[in-house]
Amino acid sequence: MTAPAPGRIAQVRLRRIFDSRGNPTVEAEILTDRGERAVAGSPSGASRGAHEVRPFPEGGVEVAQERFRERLRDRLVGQALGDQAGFDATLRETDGSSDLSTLGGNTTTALSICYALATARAQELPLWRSLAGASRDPPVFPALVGNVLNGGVHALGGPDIQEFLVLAEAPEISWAVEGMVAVHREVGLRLRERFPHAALGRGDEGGWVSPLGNLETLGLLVGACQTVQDRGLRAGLSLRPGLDLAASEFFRDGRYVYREQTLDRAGQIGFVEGLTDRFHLAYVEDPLDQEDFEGFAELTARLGRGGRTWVVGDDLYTTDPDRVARGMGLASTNAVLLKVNQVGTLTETRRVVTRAEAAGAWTVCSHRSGETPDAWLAHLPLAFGSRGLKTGVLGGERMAKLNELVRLRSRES
Ligand code: 2PG
Ligand code: MG
Repeated sequence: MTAPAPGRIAQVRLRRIFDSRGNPTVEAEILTDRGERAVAGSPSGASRGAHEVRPFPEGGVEVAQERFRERLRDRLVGQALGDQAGFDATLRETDGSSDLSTLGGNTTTALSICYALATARAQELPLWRSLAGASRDPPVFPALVGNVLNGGVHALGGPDIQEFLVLAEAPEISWAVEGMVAVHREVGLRLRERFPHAALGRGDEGGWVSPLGNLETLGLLVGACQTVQDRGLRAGLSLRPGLDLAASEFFRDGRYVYREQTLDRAGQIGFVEGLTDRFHLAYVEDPLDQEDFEGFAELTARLGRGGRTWVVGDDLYTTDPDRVARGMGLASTNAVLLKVNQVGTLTETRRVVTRAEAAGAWTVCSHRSGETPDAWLAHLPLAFGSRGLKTGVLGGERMAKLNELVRLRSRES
């Protein structure tokens, strides 16, 4: 996976830190025998897919730390850098369970990324280039997927749909960031006009939260995207609306239960198709329940008709190579979301990329709703040739990734 690098692990630690929601998570630190230091934190999701690995063992972060000290640390000290697959296999073997419930997927994620960073440091390469080898040269920068309005489990009192997104594409990555920020601001202005006396808040990912229903919220987003697009801020900047429905979160007893309506499976497929046609949605994530591979395939076939709407599987796949293989076989989606801590290692994430690519599907690297200020996520789309990077628009922990991407772009030019 990575080219051999000089050096070995001299010390490795796992510390308890806090994510953007204030929940405890873990951060790994590796010191190499040549004195390089690498640090990586692991994020946490709130709307987790049923097939994700366990983020922490029973008992939480402190149990994860205890097990790391007792079972793993000594096996890692002395390991050579530059063998990501071997390192990740040690993590998996030591854990011994299929869902990483012994060490926790956040523990293995932090260690896997930290090891990749230590290798990159030793090679004097940026992380993405160390991971990609020569295969992704010159790097292609991703489209950005930013969260403008929050709902579902990421927002108190918001709509049922979890994320109202903007898909930003531009010849320069910083223009895409500007475009997303402009849409976020425009939505803020419209909300203030509409609710001049209400206290408006933001959700876990920095998007606005309002008391509006699902359709009104989508209408607001679509109007704001259009207004900002029409301003012609930058040549070649495209700002199009999208949704992450996270539909499993409101799927009860075989039905999709919204505030305004309850739909069966056929109703839900028709509803999402109708929204996509009416609002020209460019991006639709998790429109159906996480077990409905066939329903996804039906919707993908229908949305494939006019242009290519990105139909993205997140909870559907949970970055699991076997689930992705199944979805690719059925053409359930044309894009796959990648979250390293859903599966626990970079090596398995890469396996997902290979399967998606072989089927002609795009990949999108994604943040979690509970984030750390780490910037490593920005390197993954370049390493994996991903078509998209999904982060929030605002908030220091989101901007850290966007600014890192801007930094990488300026170094490449
Ligand atoms: C999602 C994510 C990130 P969470 O559903 O795509 O936006 O949410 O991290 O809570 O799973
Ligand atoms: Mg999602």
